[in-house]
Amino acid sequence: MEDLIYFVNKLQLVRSILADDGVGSALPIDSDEVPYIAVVGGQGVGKSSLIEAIVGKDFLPKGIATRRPLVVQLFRTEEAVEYARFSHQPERRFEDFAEVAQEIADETDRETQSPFGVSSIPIHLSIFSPSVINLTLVDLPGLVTKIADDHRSDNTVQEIQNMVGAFIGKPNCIILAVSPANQDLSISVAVNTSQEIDPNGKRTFDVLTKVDLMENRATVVNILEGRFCPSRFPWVGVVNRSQEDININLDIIAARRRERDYFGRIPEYKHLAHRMGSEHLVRSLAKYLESYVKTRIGGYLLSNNFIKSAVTKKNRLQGYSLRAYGTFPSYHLCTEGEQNEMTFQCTVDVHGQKFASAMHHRHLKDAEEDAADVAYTSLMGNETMETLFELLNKDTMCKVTLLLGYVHKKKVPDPVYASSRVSVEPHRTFWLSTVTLDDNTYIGEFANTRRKSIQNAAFSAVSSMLESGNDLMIECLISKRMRTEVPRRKRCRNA
Ligand SMILES: Nc1nc2c(ncn2[C@@H]2O[C@H](COP(=O)(O)OP(=O)(O)O)[C@@H](O)[C@H]2O)c(=O)[nH]1
Ligand SMILES: [Mg+2]
Repeated sequence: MEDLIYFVNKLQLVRSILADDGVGSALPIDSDEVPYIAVVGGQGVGKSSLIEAIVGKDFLPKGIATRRPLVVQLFRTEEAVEYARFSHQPERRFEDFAEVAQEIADETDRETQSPFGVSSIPIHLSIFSPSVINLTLVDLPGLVTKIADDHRSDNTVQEIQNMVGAFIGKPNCIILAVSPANQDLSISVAVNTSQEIDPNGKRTFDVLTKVDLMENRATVVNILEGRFCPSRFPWVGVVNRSQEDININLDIIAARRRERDYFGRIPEYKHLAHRMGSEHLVRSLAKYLESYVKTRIGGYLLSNNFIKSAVTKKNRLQGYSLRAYGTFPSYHLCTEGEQNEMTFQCTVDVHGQKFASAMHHRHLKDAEEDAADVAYTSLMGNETMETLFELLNKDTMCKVTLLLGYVHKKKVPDPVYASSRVSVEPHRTFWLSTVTLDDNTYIGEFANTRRKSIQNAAFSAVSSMLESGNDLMIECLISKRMRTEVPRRKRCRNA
């Protein structure tokens, strides 16, 4: 039976994914709840290049094949200095990313002995930077279907297959299936393997690399529009750095810019440009991850009062910004006055839109909260999340009824509730309920009674839908406003 500690642990994991600072929070990859992203595809198709493009940093060894799994955990920090650490060398702090690349190459050799050998023992790398989003990515060796050269034995081929299967077989793995545009898609190992492992494509993102190398653009358009090989999430085409680009040290950020220009400039691809490129891929992944976390465990995060009070305006703005743009807001502080009289003002940049705090504050944190609030309110329009939640939180608002109204309007089956009693100490028990609807399960806050815990589960479902901008739910809630605002009983009958 699931107990309190279990949920708190889960909560911490979720928090470390969504946390703004993320410092020091480790995301164990073997936990079955925490999502991670792994690449699958043939050799030399551009998997490692794609990982670098997603991270937005140059840190992988160039010109050599990936021969050990590399687990990269990204931690967004507020420190200006970017650095990396390896779990096999915890005391060393790498600030030069060329040294990181060298260490990956050296550590690969240490374990594999021969220059062609592979090993399934992962290298664990953590990157701390203000310009990354909290994600875990796994770079894997390319799948070889037949012996590509004399140096690779049958054993090696099998070993790679097992290794890749172990990573992408887990239900919490988001598969990036990488196929190059300049090879026949029907024989793409990425497509074939991912379809075998995730037949409904529920957690597979198909990526087409090397679009720049394809002269036959009509074929590329066919693939990208899903006519050749339909997939659940739309195909994303990318243009990463070629060997020549690497030889001339083309900066990865410049490469991203060039990629954006490329899709916008080529007449055949123009109409698809808004959903092409590695930046778009990052946004889609962030969106997917957020909904994953919300539907599996996030309901609990949202409904827990203790945690809710800790959800600051900054967190709320961050959630919005990730959802809408896939980027984090960035804060800039200005100070005024002498040491004792110092006040702070803050501006926040949300995807290029700047918002300033309404006034000066004595404390840095207050200035940031103020700016986040200004930004959030103006981005959301009149009906803010705050006003919606205020309405939802009213005692007179029955969350169970609200949810029922929603499913009737949507014409989907009624929500299904399940409750269990959780013993925390010998004499303390709590009730915990879940509600399942529309294929999603939401977990409510713990409560003293079963009845209350069911309300909490419904609350969790509703709030999750509100946060994800579910228009129908917003409409259902607002339509209840009039009724809840009228007092139920006449209070002063004799007055
Ligand atoms: N022109 C071009 N070259 C690419 C692209 N993506 C990767 N490459 C090149 O293809 C080669 C293999 O890439 P790599 O990322 O190591 O492939 P991996 O073996 O799948 O990890 C490298 O020389 C890359 O520079 C792309 O989109 N366009
Ligand atoms: Mg590679």
